[in-house]
Amino acid sequence: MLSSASRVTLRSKAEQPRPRERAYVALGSNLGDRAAHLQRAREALSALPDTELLAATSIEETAPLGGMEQPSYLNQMVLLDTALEPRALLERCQAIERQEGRIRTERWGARTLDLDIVRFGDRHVHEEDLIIPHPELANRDFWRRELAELSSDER
Ligand code: A4P
Ligand code: MG
Repeated sequence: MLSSASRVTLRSKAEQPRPRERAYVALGSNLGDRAAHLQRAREALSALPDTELLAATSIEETAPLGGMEQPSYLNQMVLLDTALEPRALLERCQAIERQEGRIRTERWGARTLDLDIVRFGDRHVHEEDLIIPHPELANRDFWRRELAELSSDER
């Protein structure tokens, strides 16, 4: 009969839980009840499998970027502790956007909910439909403020 310690050693690599990583997800809304879209997004993100929502920044109202005439945004960022892979997190984020009634029309156009993965641990991803860190990070002051707010929370 195996002791419990040997049973642990015999577990195959595939069965071992994936280490968790810290993902920073930006929330943005400029259509409908913007605060309610953000609230439901936070709830849906914290209900993802193998994921915990560790912290959320305050909500900031920002002027629209991208040169299109559209309403102002509410923006916020959350810090997740997750065992999901970046692509799985992207798919989950897109499903949450759809739940909030997002219809994709033009790029950078108005939306009920936009979820962007800003950072994911120290990973660098360069695929056609997934770039991490998010390429707009250098151009968005509010994202940099939110990252600073979350990293001061982490201390
Ligand atoms: N994609 C690639 N990398 C990522 C990533 N790290 N996180 C792909 C999320 N998605 C990523 O996104 C287009 C494609 O980007 C997706 O299919 C995904 O595979 P989208 O959400 O369909 O379209 P989008 O949001 O119009 O384009 P994009 O490039 O994501 O724009 P942004 O950066 O989201 O900008 N002004 C203010 N004040 N506040 C805002 O939040 N947001 C935007 C949208 C414009 N102006 C804004 C704000
Ligand atoms: Mg987006």
